[in-house]
Amino acid sequence: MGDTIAAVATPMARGAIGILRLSGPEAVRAASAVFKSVSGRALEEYEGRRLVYGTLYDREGNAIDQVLATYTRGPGSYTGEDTAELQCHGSPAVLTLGLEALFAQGVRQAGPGEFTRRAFLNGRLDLTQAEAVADLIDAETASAVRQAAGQLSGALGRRVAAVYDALTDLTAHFCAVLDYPDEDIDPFRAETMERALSQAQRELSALLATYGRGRQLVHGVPCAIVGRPNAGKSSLLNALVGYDRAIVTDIPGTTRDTIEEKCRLGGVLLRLIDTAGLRDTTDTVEQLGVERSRAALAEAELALVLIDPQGGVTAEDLAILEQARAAAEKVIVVLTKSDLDRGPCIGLTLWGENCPPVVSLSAKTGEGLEELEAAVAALFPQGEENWGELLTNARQAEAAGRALEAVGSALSALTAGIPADAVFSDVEAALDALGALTGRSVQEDVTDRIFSRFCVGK
Ligand SMILES: Nc1nc2c(ncn2[C@@H]2O[C@H](COP(=O)(O)OP(=O)(O)OP(=O)(O)O)[C@@H](O)[C@H]2O)c(=O)[nH]1
Ligand SMILES: [Mg+2]
Repeated sequence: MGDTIAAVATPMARGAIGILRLSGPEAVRAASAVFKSVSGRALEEYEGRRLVYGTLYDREGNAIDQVLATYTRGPGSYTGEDTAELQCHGSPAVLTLGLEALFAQGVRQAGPGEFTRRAFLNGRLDLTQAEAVADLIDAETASAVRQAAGQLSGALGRRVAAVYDALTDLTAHFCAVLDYPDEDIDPFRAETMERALSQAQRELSALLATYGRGRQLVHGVPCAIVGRPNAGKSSLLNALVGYDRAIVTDIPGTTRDTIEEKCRLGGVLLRLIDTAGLRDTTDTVEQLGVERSRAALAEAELALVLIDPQGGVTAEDLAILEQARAAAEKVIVVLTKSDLDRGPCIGLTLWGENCPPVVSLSAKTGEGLEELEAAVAALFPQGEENWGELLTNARQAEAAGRALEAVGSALSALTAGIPADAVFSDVEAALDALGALTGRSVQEDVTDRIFSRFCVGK
């Protein structure tokens, strides 16, 4: 840190507005050097946080745009340092020339996520909030936006901090009793410790239990489309994503490799995985495809089991349905090609009340797609969530899991009558894990990994 960075903060494409962003000790001076306000006063002479209208110059001093400039002094800025912004017209050429003019002022190009990284290092955001910035930018559904916005406001950090603070209090009390035996401090009791640890254990278990839902919100529900060859799987994928993503032919065994595409259905973000039709085959390539279909099914949370009921539901269809129910948490049976004449779906009646939801649709005409949407929405109810308090990525879940484990071993050590100072090494491990979650005690390589996910300019 210490030097001044600049980047184009908006997409490098034609648009109404394009923003050049700076942060660091020289940010205001460098921005002032490439900009002249209409009144002729330098940007620095204006009050901070004001928008000043004027002209932007390239490194040779040619006027290249009419822009709005503003600056904010640290530590009350996004990064905690002095920052400045030049709001130009959204022309990649203007932005490039403007950036070069800034470089000529001794400012350097920012790396991916470097602004937010500085915000984190300067204590303006904790690590969960920094992650929420990236999640918010990547959000693909209204729920994902709400979750990321809640996390950005610090909801997850506060939930973790409550446990962290309780464990810190416990440690502080223990150390005080130990270090100042002559002072009038409440004696340290094993019951107090047990109560505090049990409470922490309950809270951490509840937190860890949010991971499944949080992951779904942010990354989407893995949803395998399975069925016999020619059932209409690829046609359904294409109908759901809205374009001809997968090859469709009337030759059974068309799809060989799995094809993954995201789509929003019933308010749920699905990671659709079109698969090779499931059948016994001697074709080596198709066999490999079928293996991949089974692997996709094993990882799926939702399976759409497609059955083409023309000529009746077969034993193979029912066998696939069985496999899907064994592998995936949730299943929807989709009877395809409803635009064609077809007989009654006799086989399915065998399932009786045990049968998963059944939807009939045509990928060709689009008839019945709303029914599928409703079935998905019913399986993933969008209840009231504690937006922002859910664990959404593996890093957070790993840290919470480590904290829970350490609290668990502290508790069992306590019950086994092991001396309190030994119990506290477990409490320390729990504090360390919680610190890693919010970034209080995080290692540099972990931070590097987190911020490398960001775009330049953020
Ligand atoms: N009439 C009609 N035909 C359909 C419909 N959906 C699929 N088909 C036809 O059924 C055939 C197979 O469709 P695909 O989508 O390739 O089936 P698949 O399940 O992906 O087949 P494999 O990849 O071979 O396993 C094609 O000829 C499609 O045009 C539908 O809703 N109505
Ligand atoms: Mg296919």
